[in-house]
Amino acid sequence: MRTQVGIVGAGPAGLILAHLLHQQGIESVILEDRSRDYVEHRVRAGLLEQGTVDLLSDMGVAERLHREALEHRGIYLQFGGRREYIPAREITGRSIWIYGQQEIVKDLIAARLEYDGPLLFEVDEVSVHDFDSDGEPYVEFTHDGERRRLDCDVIAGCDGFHGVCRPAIPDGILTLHEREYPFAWLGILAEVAPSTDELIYAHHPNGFALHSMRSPTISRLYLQVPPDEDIDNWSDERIWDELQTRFALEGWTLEQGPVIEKGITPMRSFVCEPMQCGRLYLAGDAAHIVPPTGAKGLNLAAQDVRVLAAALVDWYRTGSAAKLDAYSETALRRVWRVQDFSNYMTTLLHRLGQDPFDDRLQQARLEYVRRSDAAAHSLAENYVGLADY
Ligand code: RFL
Ligand code: PHB
Repeated sequence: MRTQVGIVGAGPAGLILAHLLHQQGIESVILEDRSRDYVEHRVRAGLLEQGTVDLLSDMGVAERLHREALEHRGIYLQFGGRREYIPAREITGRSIWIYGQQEIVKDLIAARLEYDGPLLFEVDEVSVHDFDSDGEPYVEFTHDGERRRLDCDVIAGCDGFHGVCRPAIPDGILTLHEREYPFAWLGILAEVAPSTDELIYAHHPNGFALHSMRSPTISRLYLQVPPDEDIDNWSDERIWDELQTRFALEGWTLEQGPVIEKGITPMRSFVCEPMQCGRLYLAGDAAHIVPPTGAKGLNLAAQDVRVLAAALVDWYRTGSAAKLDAYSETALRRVWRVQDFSNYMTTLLHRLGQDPFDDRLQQARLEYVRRSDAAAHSLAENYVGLADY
């Protein structure tokens, strides 16, 4: 098999990239190691920046999104027994949108199949080869029990944090920056109407809690838990009790309902630099991870591939590799901005709990957001996503 761009991974990064390239007449093949059913039902992100919604709209894949997504115009921050509203839209002119990541994945897969774009699920033993600048890149994989080879001009590693592309880059080229946080998130989906119109980020002496949602009838809630926590220690009753404690506010009630999904997610920050090696380009979680407190991972993945697609189009059209060579530098500017914001939101809102000095600094930062328009503005513009960064 031969194509122009070999894409490893059919998450949001790989699927958006393939579609952007297709719109410019560039061919690609997507290789995904999971089944279609699995990737269409993997529960992950839920919050989209205006810029991500605009990108999906321009791509012509947002028809259902426009019908079903919930527009949010701000967020609540709760601490010290009070709930404050940050009116992000009023401050920045931009909204954020609730629409499940797996719904985007479904829409993109449907669009891909409609134009007969090659997309192979359940491929095994994927490996990437000969991607140094003067090499002839190819991907090897097993599909339907047969070993196969995909020759291409470039390879896009969109295979997530645990993928094979980043580890295939020879030693000595990448610098890896990593921070593990001393806590994790326990997340549930519950069959109950959200008890709030917009998201609540709560800081409580017991730890952080987040009330999000997926639809008018499905709530998504998270609790800060120890990093090595076992989900079996958390009965549904214990989860609801803890959520009730952390969100408690006079005159407000948290409605409970059946838990239909639950899991624990570690919290880390990670960046690999550069995000490219020869003709192999990394995008999305394959190149970086942010803790979910800023709701940025999927949005960042979309921005990476927007930059990468534009650079590839320029390369094919003009023969100039200038934008492609600058891909990593361009993408990393936003990546580090978002790393800083995600770290800020994480350390602002979680129970850090080791050092009383850190605790007092945290109180001072929370108080500053409450009292200063400039601090609230900064939080809001980062939260809705900086345009043209
Ligand atoms: P993905 O989604 O991990 O997709 C990678 C794909 O590659 C496949 N794959 C392989 N395919 C072929 N060969 C191999 N060897 C392969 N190895 C892996 C995988 O099966 C998969 O299909 O990465 P991508 O596309 O970069 O997208 C990134 C996002 O998924 C991620 O950043 C977000 O989910 C992060 N995130 C959030 N982001 C937001 O923007 N807003 C949010 O509200 C938000 N909330 C969240 C989140 C992530 C969470 N978890 C579970 C980590 C909330 C949570 C709890
Ligand atoms: C979600 O709805 O899953 C979600 C929302 C906001 C976040 C993280 C996750 O910061």
